[in-house]
Amino acid sequence: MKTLAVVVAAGLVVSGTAHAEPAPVAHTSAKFATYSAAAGAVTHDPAKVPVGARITVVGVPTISGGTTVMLVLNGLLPNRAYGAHVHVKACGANPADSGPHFQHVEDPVQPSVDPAYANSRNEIWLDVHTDAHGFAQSSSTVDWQFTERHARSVVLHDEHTHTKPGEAGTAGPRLGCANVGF
Ligand SMILES: [Cu+2]
Repeated sequence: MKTLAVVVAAGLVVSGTAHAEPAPVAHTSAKFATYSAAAGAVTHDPAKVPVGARITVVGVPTISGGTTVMLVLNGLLPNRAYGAHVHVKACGANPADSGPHFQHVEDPVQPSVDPAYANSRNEIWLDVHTDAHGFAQSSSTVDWQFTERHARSVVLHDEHTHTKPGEAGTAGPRLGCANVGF
């Protein structure tokens, strides 16, 4: 957790230099559990996202009008790739309940698999690769902020995110979901 503290501190320094100091847009830390209405984070596949694994997400506005989101994961499978994105809706019992990826500029065609919209500048992608201890972290900075529309979750997927036309933004089955209020 030492690394997270440094990353969070760096984010707060950035936001703290603004004239009107904005609050962090998001901060969630939860352990994955089987679905319940009260669960902060839900595993849809306990063999790949074990019950008790921890997810921490911090989102901060940047002084230049962007947003930085940081993801830290503990207790996942070792040496494994996971896709991860910010999704529109809250977690539910059904993996599809978290809805599509949040897009700053919404693709008029849904589901969105067009790289012009489904990309890491218009969406928040947080793909990770765990270390030998099942720890991973990532971060993403985009040049926009959450204003009228908001996002409600971070979803872990079975694969790293694809980028080719027709499959852009897809990353295999949804393995887990954490409720994060952006
Ligand atoms: Cu996703």
